[in-house]
Amino acid sequence: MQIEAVSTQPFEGQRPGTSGLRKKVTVFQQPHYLENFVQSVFDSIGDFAGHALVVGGDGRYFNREAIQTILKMAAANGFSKVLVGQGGILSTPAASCVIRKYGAYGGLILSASHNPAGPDDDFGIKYNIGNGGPAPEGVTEAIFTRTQKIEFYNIIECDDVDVDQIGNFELAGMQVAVIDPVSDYAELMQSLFDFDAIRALLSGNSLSDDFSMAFDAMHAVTGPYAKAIIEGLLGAPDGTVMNGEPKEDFGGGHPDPNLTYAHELVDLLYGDNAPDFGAASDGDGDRNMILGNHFFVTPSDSLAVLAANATLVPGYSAGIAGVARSMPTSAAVDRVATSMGLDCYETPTGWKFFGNLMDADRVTLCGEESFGTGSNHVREKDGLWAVLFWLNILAVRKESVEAILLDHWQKFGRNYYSRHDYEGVDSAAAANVLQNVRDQFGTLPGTELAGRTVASCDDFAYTDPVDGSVSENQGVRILFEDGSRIIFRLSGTGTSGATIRLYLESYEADSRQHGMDAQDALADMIASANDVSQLQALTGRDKPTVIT
Ligand code: G16
Repeated sequence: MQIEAVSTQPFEGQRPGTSGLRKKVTVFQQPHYLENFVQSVFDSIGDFAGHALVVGGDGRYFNREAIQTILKMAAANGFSKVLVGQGGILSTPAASCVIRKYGAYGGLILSASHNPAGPDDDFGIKYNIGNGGPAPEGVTEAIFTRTQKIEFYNIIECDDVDVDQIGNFELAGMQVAVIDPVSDYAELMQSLFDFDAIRALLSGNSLSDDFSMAFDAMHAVTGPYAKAIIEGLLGAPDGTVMNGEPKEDFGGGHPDPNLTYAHELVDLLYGDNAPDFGAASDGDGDRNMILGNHFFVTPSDSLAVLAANATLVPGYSAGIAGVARSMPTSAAVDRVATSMGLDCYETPTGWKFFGNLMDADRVTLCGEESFGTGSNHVREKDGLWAVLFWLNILAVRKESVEAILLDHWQKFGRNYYSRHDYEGVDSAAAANVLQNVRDQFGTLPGTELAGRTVASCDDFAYTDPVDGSVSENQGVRILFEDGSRIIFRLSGTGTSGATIRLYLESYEADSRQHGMDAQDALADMIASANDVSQLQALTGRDKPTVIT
């Protein structure tokens, strides 16, 4: 088997976004496109000779082809070993777990997260560093720079490796270890949570005689993990995991665990005889949605509840070091941190910004409004982990999800919160919306909007307290004197046109006012956000695509 240096030319637009390079499958299928990006990664990450690489993905269309290409390129570029999930499968948090557990140099994760999959839909790839987390901006920018200059890539000419069979194989002097994608992750979960208590809850011996739950894997990667852990190790009845069979096109669905796309689960939890607890995860298993019986827990509130109840859970019983949230995430967790005397960090959107804080032991729990929650057990957000955390809290507190939230708001007040997404809008129009708000930075402070006084406006910038790196232009903010916020941001994960995200937050201390629907509670903020930005007029849209 010979190493071939294939000559190539740069492709435009290979800059990683919020979470790696995400494009249409047809873009990735162009000759040399994937190879250019992979070689640019290998050229940018330092000296990995003699080290191991972890490779796996969410099983979407093109996963298998990409895995074979990466194996052959890893061998040609001098990795001593690749650990690959059986069938090319590793959920994003499981990949992070495996990188850390086996001391790999890094990993390549193949996923476009919750974006639909199939020949005409999306694919993605990202590089994670040795701590198991997404590469920081310095590395992703170096990769992008390399993609603009690349002239050749290295690959071995050989037959495909059988990744369906667990075991060790050799590829041109490199070892390929095909591993069980679930077992390392399941072991880690058992080290964090009280499986006996959760088992008792799920068998109806704890919260009530007939406690029941439903988990929607949305035909994506979490299916095998949830079946092994929830139905296997925790003994929930067969069928608790819905849509547990992973499919290359996610069954034609959109595996984004929110009220719009996880409608099958939502209908169940809001129907007659609803289960006590419902949860869903996304394409690659890092997002989660938590529901109670006729009750939705916002991701921002979920993070706050986990932080406030962390010491009830074995893995966190000694206390947590601090918490972090992305800037657009509501400040609910800030209030918990203040009352517990913990540091609370506000980072830009993107899990990669939490890595340094966790490595420096400044934070234990982090979360984002985009249905992501996680801890320092890995360096990715983790959908199933969040579900197990909630189940552990329910098993200990023996209260319903709704009762836990009402009690939480009673103690800390309620941060009414919503995100309105305008998906697939014209890119120039989207840029105009944000610029329109920026142009008013000088005049808005001191004026009244939505019955509140504007305190300040800015483009959010972040200085990493650990390495001093600065990230600018991370969202346009209108901040009010009472703590309310209106934020505009462009998504960094879409693959066609632009997506404007409008985030709205308003704090209510009075528990008599905690029972409102969030859209009603935020109605005046929503109207003001549209007035100020002219969002709907400039984009030609009369309503958001998705409201969460
Ligand atoms: C990714 C990132 C998250 C981010 C989310 C939304 O999640 O890892 O940190 O919050 O995208 O980003 P944006 O608002 O730029 O679209 P995932 O689950 O898609 O990998």
